[in-house]
Amino acid sequence: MLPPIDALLSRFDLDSATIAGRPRIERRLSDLRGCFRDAAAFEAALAEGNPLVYAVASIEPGPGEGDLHYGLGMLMPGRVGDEYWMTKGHLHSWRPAAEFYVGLRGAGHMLLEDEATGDTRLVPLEANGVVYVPGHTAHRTMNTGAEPLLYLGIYPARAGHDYSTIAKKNFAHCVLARPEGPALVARTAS
Ligand code: PAN
Ligand code: ZN
Repeated sequence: MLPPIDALLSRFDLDSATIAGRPRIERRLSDLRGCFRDAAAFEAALAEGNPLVYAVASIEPGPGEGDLHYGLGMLMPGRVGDEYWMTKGHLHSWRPAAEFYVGLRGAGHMLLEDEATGDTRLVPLEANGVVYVPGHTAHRTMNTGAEPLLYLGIYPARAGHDYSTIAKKNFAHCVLARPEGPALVARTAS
């Protein structure tokens, strides 16, 4: 039997990044301690206030083995030192889980890092583009534009979020705002 239509259809408000009647988590600057390479710039920014950096409204239709979940993300533009505002980033707890990121509005980039090899890619995330995040890949999103970045992340219901691995060792690369655009730089070299 199929669920009622309300459970099959969701409608977004892209200006507020909300989905009517659905939970939304918010991450503020203070939630991102340890993510940026310039700790002094981070603490100085936080002393000025604790702005909303990103929000995610999620839809979790079911826990079944074949189910899919998705989240509508809104990442605001901003900088800490010469780094763009970013998400915490994570691996999926169930490592084989891949994910699609569908760009809806604004301009961003995704930092992808293979857990086993450290192989790294910087991939644009923008309207009319879809980024494929393979399994076993740490992923973080940065707003590299001047407007809010809106996107959808679609992933297996059983993916789960492992934040602790990134919290312990961070990504091996940073993405720096350079006059010519976002630049990928080894964290040790920066
Ligand atoms: C996304 C992310 C979202 C926020 O829905 O959860 O972009 O990033 P963090 O989870 O790293 O804070 C996703 O990748 N889900 O699996
Ligand atoms: Zn994910």
